[in-house]
Amino acid sequence: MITASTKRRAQNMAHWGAFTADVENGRLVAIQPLKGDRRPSPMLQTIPGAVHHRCRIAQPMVRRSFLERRENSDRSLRGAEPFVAVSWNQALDLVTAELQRVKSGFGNESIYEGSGWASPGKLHNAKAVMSRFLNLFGGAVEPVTNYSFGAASVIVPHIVGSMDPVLGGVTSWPIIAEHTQLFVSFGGLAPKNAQVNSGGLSDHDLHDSLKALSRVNFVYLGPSRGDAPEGVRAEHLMIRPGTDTAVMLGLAHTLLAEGLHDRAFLARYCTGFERFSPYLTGASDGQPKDADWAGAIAGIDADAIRGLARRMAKSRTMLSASWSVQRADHGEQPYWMLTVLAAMLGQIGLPGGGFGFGYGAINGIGRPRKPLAAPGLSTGKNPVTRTIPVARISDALLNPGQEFDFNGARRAYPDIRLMYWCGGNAFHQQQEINKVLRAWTRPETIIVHEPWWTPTARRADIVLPVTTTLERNDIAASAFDSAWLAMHRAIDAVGQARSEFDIFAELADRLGFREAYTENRSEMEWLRHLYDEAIAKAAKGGDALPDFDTFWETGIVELPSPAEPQVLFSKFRADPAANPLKTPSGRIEIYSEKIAGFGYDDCLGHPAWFAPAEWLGAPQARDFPLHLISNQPRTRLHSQMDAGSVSAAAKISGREPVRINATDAATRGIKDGDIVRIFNRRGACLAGAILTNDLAQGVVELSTGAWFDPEEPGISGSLDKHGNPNVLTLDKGTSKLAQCSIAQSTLVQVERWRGPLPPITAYDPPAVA
Ligand SMILES: Nc1nc2c(c(=O)[nH]1)N[C@H]1C(S)=C(S)[C@@H](COP(=O)(O)OP(=O)(O)OC[C@H]3O[C@@H](n4cnc5c(=O)[nH]c(N)nc54)[C@H](O)[C@@H]3O)O[C@H]1N2
Ligand SMILES: Nc1nc2c(c(=O)[nH]1)N[C@H]1C(S)=C(S)[C@@H](COP(=O)(O)OP(=O)(O)OC[C@H]3O[C@@H](n4cnc5c(=O)[nH]c(N)nc54)[C@H](O)[C@@H]3O)O[C@H]1N2
Ligand SMILES: [Mo]
Repeated sequence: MITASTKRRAQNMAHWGAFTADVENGRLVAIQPLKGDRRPSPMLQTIPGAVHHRCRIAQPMVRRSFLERRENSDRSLRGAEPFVAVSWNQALDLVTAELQRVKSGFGNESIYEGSGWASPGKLHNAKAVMSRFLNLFGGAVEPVTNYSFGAASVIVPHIVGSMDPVLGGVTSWPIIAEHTQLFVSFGGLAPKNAQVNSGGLSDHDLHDSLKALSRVNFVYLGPSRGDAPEGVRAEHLMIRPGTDTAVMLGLAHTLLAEGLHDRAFLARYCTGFERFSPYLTGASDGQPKDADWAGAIAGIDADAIRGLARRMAKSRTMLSASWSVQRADHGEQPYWMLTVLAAMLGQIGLPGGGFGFGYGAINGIGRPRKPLAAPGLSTGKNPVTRTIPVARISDALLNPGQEFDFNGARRAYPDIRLMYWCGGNAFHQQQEINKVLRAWTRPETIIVHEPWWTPTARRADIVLPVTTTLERNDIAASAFDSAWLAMHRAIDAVGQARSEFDIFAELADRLGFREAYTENRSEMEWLRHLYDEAIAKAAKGGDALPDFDTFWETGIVELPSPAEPQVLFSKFRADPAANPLKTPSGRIEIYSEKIAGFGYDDCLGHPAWFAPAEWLGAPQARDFPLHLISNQPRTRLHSQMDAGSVSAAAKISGREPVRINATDAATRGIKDGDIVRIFNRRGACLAGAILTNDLAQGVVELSTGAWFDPEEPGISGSLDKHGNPNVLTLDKGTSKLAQCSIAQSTLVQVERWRGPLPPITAYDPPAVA
């Protein structure tokens, strides 16, 4: 117990920054950003209200008819019937019984583990702890790829042999500041996104890194001026969403037609340009992919494309694309084509030239760093080898046994009977929520660990309340930060919440493997152990870090910086024979025999333009003429702490704001601050209109994360009162290759809402019988 009635201060970490919390009488009263953080995120201030919010889950809960009838319960009542409060013992006995029933009846392949971003901390890492437990239990079906850069995670290794251009290995900011003349960015470096790092951060330094680029000319291509980085000179080419690949082809065509491409680079470092160029020129299909063709698709002037191509060839040019560009139908193609464009410019491996993905997606991309093994909980090995691509979850639940293609393999969906969710919000992350609702009726048992009554927790059978980071001790050690930080427990557990680690220890005890799971260590013993392991590894690499007691006392360990800032693929460029890429050819694969060999109609052996399932040039645009961008929110991390003050302050009459071009609004009679209904054939939601000229005409922007709040819970297709864009998005894979989310390929219509405003009920805890 932490003694109440005293004032104290404790350091802790959110994915959006480190802070100290002031505690009075057992409650958080104020938050201060960590000293030395150059641009703390305003989102920190949301934490006290959220931690003590009435939508915290007070104690273990079981859905009423599940308690009565278990696997024979009416599963369509999920989210629409009361819960029954139970003791921890009852709840844990029930979870144990369900795990054993499903395992003995159907095997571990019928258990699915769902997760998401959860919270920072290397011991209480929701996904790691769940996997450690389930792996000891015999394993479970794990999702592969991710929502963030899923298409990239499959295509990029095929074409350059690693994920270096996406994670870790990109050319760092000081190099760009010194050498780059022209920075061309598809999708921009939205400043709102730099508030966040996966795992947290001690210093928001991206802004300063960008300030140092005063000599660099930026060209932004995309639908929203707000994506251009703050404080840099940027020219804007407002292209239609989903048309990036066409524009890149148009640029490449100009380079080829005008002889501006680097033949020597293509011959020495690449394979297959001669198999791609007939597509580019139109020799293979009769359609030259020239600037006129590309400009017509993207809705911009062809001369702007030609002019940009010439400038790119004349300058030291860095090409980049945001992660959002690949979270779209055929999301593999823009990443492949950007790589080919950079290869044609011949600057890959030179300081300040070449390409990189995801600059600005989170704070730490492009920050010089020395790779150091961070403390981390070992999860062991999953005995179940069957996996599904994460964004195919609804398809898997709805069609057990059905075959699907994935990255050259033909697989079948597992028969999932029990879903275990720790640290993710399914009704946030997955597209087409009305389909998720149907899929959600399939498993016999759904268990969710959550601090809050999220839409996912409300739709579970067994809900176990977990602590927030403020209620436990941990170590923050993001791979993208310059320091490791102690996370000191600030307050006692709220209500009956327990840490995930303790919950699984109790379950392991009931299942007979407590010792294997806990290794007989307490929380503090684990932290010391994980830290000691990490500093032993660092010592082997010649880096001496302070001992655990010093770390825990001072709260921070600054990590060593790399000797030299990084240039992506510099070693490969210097000596391609000695440092080949890990591709079949050892070179950059402009044409991939391997991918061609898969025989897919939606991902060929070379990059190509495929019209997305939905975009402004699609036939559906006649009925649904607006392209919906559902980007990351400025006022929160995904759906986290949506009930908190910072997220709430941005809402309009309680609804999520939707930005709409002023001309599009005027033709619909929509004024600033009006409530609107956004709809298509898949669903509808309310949102509050903000008129702007910073968005391209024909584009609306509704950020993700408003808690799904249907008028009639339990009824698929019911109006979402709150503004969750995933009631509108389409659930389809990027292609047979990567099968990732295509959240950005969505068409909608918007109209003024004239009805009475239904109250927001998303944050009211569900009824308890
Ligand atoms: N339309 C559309 N959809 C998208 C996207 C998009 O651009 N457009 N983006 C996608 C992307 S890139 C991502 S990464 C996903 C994010 O999807 P998620 O990762 O599912 O989103 P979060 O809101 O971060 O969900 C994390 C949940 O974990 C809970 N939590 C926090 N700490 C703990 C803990 O210690 N234990 C447990 N058990 N729970 C905890 C939080 O309360 C929250 O409910 O969304 C995807 N969905
Ligand atoms: N504040 C905050 N920051 C975050 C997060 C958060 O939830 N909140 N989430 C984090 C996570 S998990 C991730 S994965 C990253 C995501 O990083 P991104 O995927 O890059 O972020 P988004 O905000 O989805 O998109 C960035 C911009 O891309 C533009 N865009 C959308 N579609 C297209 C297109 O077809 N072409 C072009 N050229 N541009 C397009 C949109 O205008 C959008 O504002 O952000 C991270 N940062
Ligand atoms: Mo993400």
